[in-house]
Amino acid sequence: MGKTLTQKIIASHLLSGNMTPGSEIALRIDQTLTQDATGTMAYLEFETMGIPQVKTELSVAYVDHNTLQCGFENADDHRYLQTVAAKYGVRFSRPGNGICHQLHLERFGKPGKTLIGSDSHTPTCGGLGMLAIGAGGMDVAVAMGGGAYYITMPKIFNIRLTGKLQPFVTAKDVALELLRILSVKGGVGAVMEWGGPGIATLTVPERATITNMGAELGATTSIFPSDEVTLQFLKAQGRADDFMALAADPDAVYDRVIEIDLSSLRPLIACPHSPDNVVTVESLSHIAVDQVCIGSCTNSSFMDLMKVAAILKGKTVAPGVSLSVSPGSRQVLTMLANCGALTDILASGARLLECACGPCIGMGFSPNSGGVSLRTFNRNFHGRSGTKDGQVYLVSPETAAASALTGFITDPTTLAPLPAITLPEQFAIDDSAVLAPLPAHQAADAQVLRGPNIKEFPKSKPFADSLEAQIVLKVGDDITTDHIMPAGAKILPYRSNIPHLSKFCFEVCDPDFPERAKAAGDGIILGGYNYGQGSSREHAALVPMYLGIRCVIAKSFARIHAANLINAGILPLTFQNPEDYDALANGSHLHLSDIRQGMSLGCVQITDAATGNTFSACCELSSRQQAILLAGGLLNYTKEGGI
Ligand code: MIC
Ligand code: SF4
Repeated sequence: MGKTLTQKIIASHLLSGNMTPGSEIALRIDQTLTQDATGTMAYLEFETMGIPQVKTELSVAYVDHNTLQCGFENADDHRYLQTVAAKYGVRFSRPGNGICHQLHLERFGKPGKTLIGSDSHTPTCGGLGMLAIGAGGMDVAVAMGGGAYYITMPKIFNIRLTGKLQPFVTAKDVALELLRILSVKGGVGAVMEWGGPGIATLTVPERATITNMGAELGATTSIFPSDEVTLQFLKAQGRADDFMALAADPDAVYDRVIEIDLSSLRPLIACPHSPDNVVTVESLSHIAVDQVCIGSCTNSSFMDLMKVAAILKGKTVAPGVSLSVSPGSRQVLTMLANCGALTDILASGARLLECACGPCIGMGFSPNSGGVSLRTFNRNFHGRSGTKDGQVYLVSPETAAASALTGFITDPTTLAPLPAITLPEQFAIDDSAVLAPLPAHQAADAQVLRGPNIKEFPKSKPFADSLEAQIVLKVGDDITTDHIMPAGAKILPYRSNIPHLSKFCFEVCDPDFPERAKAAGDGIILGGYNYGQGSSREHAALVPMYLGIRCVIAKSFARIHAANLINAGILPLTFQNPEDYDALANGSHLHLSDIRQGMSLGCVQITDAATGNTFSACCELSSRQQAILLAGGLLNYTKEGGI
């Protein structure tokens, strides 16, 4: 039987396990990436492992999230990251150089290699045939130390493209169409492998927009074959030597095949507050717009912004609209400046922001009260923009630019045709903002500089055989990590200060949660379906752990968050009978008995102390995961010699 592309890369990196969907497998990791908001914690964890130099082929530390320096905290973190990277053999991309995923695609990603990154949009590099997966910081730290990365062997879906996109219909619309079909839970436990004759019409940056947004499906990752199009991109980046052709076998068998005819797609838009809330742009053309933001790791490539510049050229942004443009990298910005497109963007009245995540993570540019904000980003979760009642819609750069000019949501297919914009033959290459690490002989004595905001790592408790704990929060379906541990300009500077961060845990849902959880001692959270969707931030597990949470019982979990809970020593349990959720109330005490045996049998018995009712909750845990939980988390487990 032929193999899928994903199976080929997994087979060539398999350290242990069996490649049957649902089984735990261990992968050898070639490359890692971190960004600053998750990276400080990942390197603090790496340092506790006592390994002198990273053991990967390549590890890069990017700074792109926390670039505002409203106090010493972010500046100190940047300095910590720069010095820790230099000491341990990690390349350091300086603040302002660009967004980690855009930069990794441009300069480092390689077909056929494995990459894990402490950011959920790491699958962006799947656009050039790499198996690129988002992970918690602790998993990245272990991989930097040469350890395996453990995942559940995914199912493989084939997304088969035919036809060709019509003018002004874009890769973003393809990503939104798949979200419309599958929803934000539809990719959990699966890899989206893109194929079919239509893929030859998509450039690598367009493919990367699609694999980037696969994160919103909850997919393990997304991947395109590596072909002539990939070679053309790598050549233009001066990296033809990194090319290797890779494709699925013609008789590969998939768990599911989804056909999308590119020719039939229309411009699409995701409405507040979920990326799968998708309708046609045309159907919302009566809505007035207050703000338009163009950028983020989804849509900030050179070609994206060239199209934006062509739409804006010679025109002026509508008086009621505030337009921001953040190029994905210094390479993109330089090329826009060199060809004059930047002048067209600025002349339209756009505000130019730094090459960084910026508004995407609420790092400035929050919309006005109740404001309608059209963004070329990948997430529009409630409150993420920094304005609680902001109405954030997700669109393509073409729709964003067209709407900025009219002041209303505007279908870009109504615009006059644009001149052809194609991939440049040569990108502007300047790697001077990526600092090489110290040579090994100097590294041993190099000092790592830490600021006072870097606090001690919280200590988790090993599991005893039974647990008495109080339900301290009951939430519904699709709770995101932005609900659990919000980000934004005010909170992000405290990513290496768990005690301070804990004050904001679940702020959007229930501001009293931190105090209540602390007072309760051992606590339990109840969740609905897809608990913990969204980002890879392990803070969404470490902070609840710090507040005493021992167990989350939900109807289902998002992949990275479930892994982060286990790594933090929190037991993720799934209701065997989802109706049991309804009978449980905030404040009740639950008794979990025979936990050790329950973990190994895959089912824990729980009694509600108030009613005496008993129910079962499932946990599909590998023996390694059981050992991690019993040790009280991955760090304890690793210190005790676990691998
Ligand atoms: C996001 O887009 O939510 C983030 C911010 O990039 C996160 C990482 C983080 O919380 O630091 C992600 O996607 O993993
Ligand atoms: Fe940055 Fe936004 Fe991309 Fe996350 S999704 S890495 S915040 S640009």
